[in-house]
Amino acid sequence: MESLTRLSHLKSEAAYARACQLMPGGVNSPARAFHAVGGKPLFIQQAAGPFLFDIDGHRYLDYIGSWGPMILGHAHPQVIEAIVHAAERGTSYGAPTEAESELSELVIAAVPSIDKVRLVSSGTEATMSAIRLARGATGRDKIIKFAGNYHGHVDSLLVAAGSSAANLGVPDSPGVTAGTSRDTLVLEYNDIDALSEMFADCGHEIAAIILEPIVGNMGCVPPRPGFLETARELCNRYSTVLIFDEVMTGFRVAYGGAQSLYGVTPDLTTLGKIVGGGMPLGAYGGRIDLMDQILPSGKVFQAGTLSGNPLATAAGSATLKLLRDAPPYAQLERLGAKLGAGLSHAAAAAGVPHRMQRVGSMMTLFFADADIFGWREAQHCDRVKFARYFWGLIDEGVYMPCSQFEALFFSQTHSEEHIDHTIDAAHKVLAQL
Ligand code: KE4
Repeated sequence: MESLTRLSHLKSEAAYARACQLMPGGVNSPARAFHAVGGKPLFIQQAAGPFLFDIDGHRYLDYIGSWGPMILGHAHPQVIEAIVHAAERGTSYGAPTEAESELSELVIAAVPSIDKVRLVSSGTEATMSAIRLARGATGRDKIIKFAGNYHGHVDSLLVAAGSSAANLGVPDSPGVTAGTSRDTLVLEYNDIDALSEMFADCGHEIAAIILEPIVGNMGCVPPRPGFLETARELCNRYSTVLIFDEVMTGFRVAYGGAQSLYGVTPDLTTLGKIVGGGMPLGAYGGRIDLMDQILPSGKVFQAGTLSGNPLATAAGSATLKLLRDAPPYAQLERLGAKLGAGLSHAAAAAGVPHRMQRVGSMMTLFFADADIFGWREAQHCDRVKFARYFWGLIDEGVYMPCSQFEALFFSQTHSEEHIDHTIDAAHKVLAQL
């Protein structure tokens, strides 16, 4: 089998062999396993600013950013200092801290829909809890999600899921019972008519819609004009809870997330990734009348040993203060536009059918010959070409997301020169596809 890369990755290969004896697939999350691009995953030694360094001594410009959190760049000095300072006072108390209130105040001030918030330890916990709250508050069972949207590994949402579930052909995972998925209605993203028809059919049975307001988990797919507005209007009409899963878009596309960009306010919002500054932290929040139904103020159960952990809240608060006080979004938009245009031009120059879809510093080069509005189109992308593009860029010191069904992210530490290098590398690689 032809080698996928011309670089030597002997140490990573040895580390992978060892890891495969210890952990399923040698990884602790399938997105990292490289199954979508073939070959073996690269083991990372450290990261700094825009760079990843693997254990074979190779340096890469990082366009994964830990799948979104690292908008400030890796190892930001003020974030690291906040974590160290917190760790010196202990790592977990199992009792409330003012640090949780500080981060909660930052989140409530930033996100239009959030008047009260609960901190948890992952995006999955946030979406799982938001769904339970919506069902508890409405007394209804059915939920609507959209094909290609990924909301973490919640049983009821592992139906037609995106991200690594889509890659690994388990959009409906074994172990998710028919009883669990029976109440999950799956529609095509951006299909306004299908959404309206579903509500006309059973709107009064629907507890919640959960959606990615800008999809990252089938690649970057923005909402069509009217799609979010229609979801909002239908939820108003049928007293259904509208949940924006902003685990990826929160603090990424704007300080107030996608909801602040599009001017559509959900009833609940889920957060993760950036809100924890790269530490294990998620959050869900929204209308006070909903959030006060969460135990112990209400009856909907949710709990967590490490929820609001002192180190995670320190990293999250340091991150949000830096984003609030020196917003990088204009720079990210300028360099994002340059990168998106540059990658698209490189594909066109090579005669490679493609679509570039982007919002700010999250984007995807789809190997497709039609616009991608939903999973209906995304599933037909040329994954073989994508894999060769991925490995070709690895050889050029550029580490893209290891899947066609992911968005790339870059940070405020990526410079004009870094973007230029990436575009030049893409020209070279795409010309050889
Ligand atoms: P976590 O449980 O992985 O923190 O969050 C789940 C989640 C929820 N909602 C959205 C919109 C998400 O994108 C995610 C997680 N994203 C994936 C990458 N697309 C995480 C990478 C991984 O699974 O390793």
